[in-house]
Amino acid sequence: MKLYSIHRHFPAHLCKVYKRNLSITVVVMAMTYLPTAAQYEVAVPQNVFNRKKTSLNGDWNYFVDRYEAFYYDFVRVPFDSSSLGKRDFAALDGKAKNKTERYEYSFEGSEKIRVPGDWNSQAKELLYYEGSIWYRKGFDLKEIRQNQKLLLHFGAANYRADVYVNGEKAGVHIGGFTPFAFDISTLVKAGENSLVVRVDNKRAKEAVPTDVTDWWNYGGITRDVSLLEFPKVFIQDYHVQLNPEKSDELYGYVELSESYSGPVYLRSKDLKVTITLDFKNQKKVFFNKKLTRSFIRWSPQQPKLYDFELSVSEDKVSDKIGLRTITTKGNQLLLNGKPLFLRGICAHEENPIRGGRNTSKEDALQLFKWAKDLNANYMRLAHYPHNEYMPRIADSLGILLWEEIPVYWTIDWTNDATYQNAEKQLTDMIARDRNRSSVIVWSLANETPNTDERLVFLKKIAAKTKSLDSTRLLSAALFKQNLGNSAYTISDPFAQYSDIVSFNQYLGWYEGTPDVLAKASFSLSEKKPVIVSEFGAGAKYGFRADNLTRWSEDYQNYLYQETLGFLDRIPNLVGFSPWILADFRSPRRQLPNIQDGWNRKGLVSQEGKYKQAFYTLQEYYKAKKDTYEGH
Ligand code: GCB
Repeated sequence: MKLYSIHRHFPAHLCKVYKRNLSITVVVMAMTYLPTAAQYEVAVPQNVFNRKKTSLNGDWNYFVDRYEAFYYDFVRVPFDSSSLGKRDFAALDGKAKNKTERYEYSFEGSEKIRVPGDWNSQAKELLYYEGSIWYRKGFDLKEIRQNQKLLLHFGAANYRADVYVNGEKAGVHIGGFTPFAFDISTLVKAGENSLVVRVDNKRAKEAVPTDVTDWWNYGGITRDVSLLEFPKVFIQDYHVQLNPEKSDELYGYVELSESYSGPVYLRSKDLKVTITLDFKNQKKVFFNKKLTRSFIRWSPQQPKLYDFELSVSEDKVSDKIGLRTITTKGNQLLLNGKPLFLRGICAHEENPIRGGRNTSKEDALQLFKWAKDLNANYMRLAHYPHNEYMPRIADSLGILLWEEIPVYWTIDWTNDATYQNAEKQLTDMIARDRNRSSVIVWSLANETPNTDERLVFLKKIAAKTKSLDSTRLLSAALFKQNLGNSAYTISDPFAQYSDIVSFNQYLGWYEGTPDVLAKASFSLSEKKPVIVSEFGAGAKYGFRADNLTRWSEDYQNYLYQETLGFLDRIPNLVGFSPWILADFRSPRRQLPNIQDGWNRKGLVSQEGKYKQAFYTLQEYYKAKKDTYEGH
């Protein structure tokens, strides 16, 4: 009877269930509550980008769940963990059926929000909101065909998404920057269907990234949402690249959704190649094929993409893939066997002019336009996997990319769940972009402290990376060490495990003023190529003073001039990526009238204007371009 009395805290539709199952209720209140497993989550198929799909983008209903009252019950037990199961209020997407029924939420009549999009830039009161928001979208299905697989695909949602279809839990996804999918074939019906998603972007110490970062934690369904239909046997995954060891050989694999017997074709009319893979009750078959005709190798000067088509019984998918090798030899970085210099720039996935997460092709094109203007041939996509427009467009424009996972600063190194989370993000990033020729580096960490626990973590994730993709190079942005007398090196043991030794350095900004750079030198005992993955200084656009006045464009410009001199003296240097292309939002930056919540190290201002240092780097890169590529 005592328990019964607490039922008044539940909405009417749940009370009915509880009254009917009094004995069950007693058990529920006494047990330990474990989250229900994601039952419908499936591997994301390769190349969703080019698949026929129904977009669920657009305006979605939403409400803000500040107290998480629709996810947890009043004793903070998640509703979906109760053995009564799947009873998250909002997930039920219901409404009062008569005048006496009590509901304390409604999607009907609620505000609308754009998907894809972060919520912070869409409503004034959400600018710095971190917490839970419930989204709802209805979709119609004309018919449910037998043997047809219906997948619900999200490009990304930051940070945790709980997904419900017609009131049933499809699953949970953790990690803000990678795609995920659910097989919802058995959850849908002909006619109108309800899709409800709770997104929670609260930061946490054990999360990846952890709770301390230097960028704003945009929340929401930030990338495209779509429905995809597949036959029973379909092309789940494939890898088509040049063999780095035999550069006239195409190699990779094709993986199907299930075991199959029969032929699977990989054709490129363009390249005049047909590969027939004979599956014998197999899911995955590897191939290699020597290319006997001459072909154009993908490069920034000539970013040729070949058309490929893969087909199996009722399924086919096409892709555009560039053919190139990226290797190292001693101190050198080689693209198609030739020395390469990376004229780079770092970028966040953010549109400074709009002040929000990038969501579209136009947003991506904006970043590339600035990078191209800079005479760059390379971008470091910091500090998490960016949306898929980036590698797709980079492939066609001939921009090389460094991609990374948000293993940033401090991570809960000894927490196994944290490791698994990071490894999952890495696996999903590689799975999505494994056929993009623009991507040459997988980076595993940024400025992580040199401790034993961290080395264990990074070594493990490095081995995983190599096992997933041997056609690209591995790196991490490390710290430099001071040997005295302005001489620097890398003594981080992780350098041993990277193909390219990369480090961030802020001489002249966090360490002294730019005049310290004239005496600085760098050497590395290992025979490996070196990338300076960051350097920079903050400057408020339009603030002109002198070379030693902080926050002025002049200081930033002077720091660039002095740093370029220092970089020219690094023997193994194969490129660099200054921090950063454009100003970006960061709550760590609170200097009034200068920062106002923005990191001002951009070469492009919040308004999209070029600062003085932009022109300095542009000129430097022009000269490098002429040296390496000819006039
Ligand atoms: C760094 C970090 C980057 C910061 C930058 C800064 O080393 O990698 O995320 O934003 O410095 O501006 O301090």
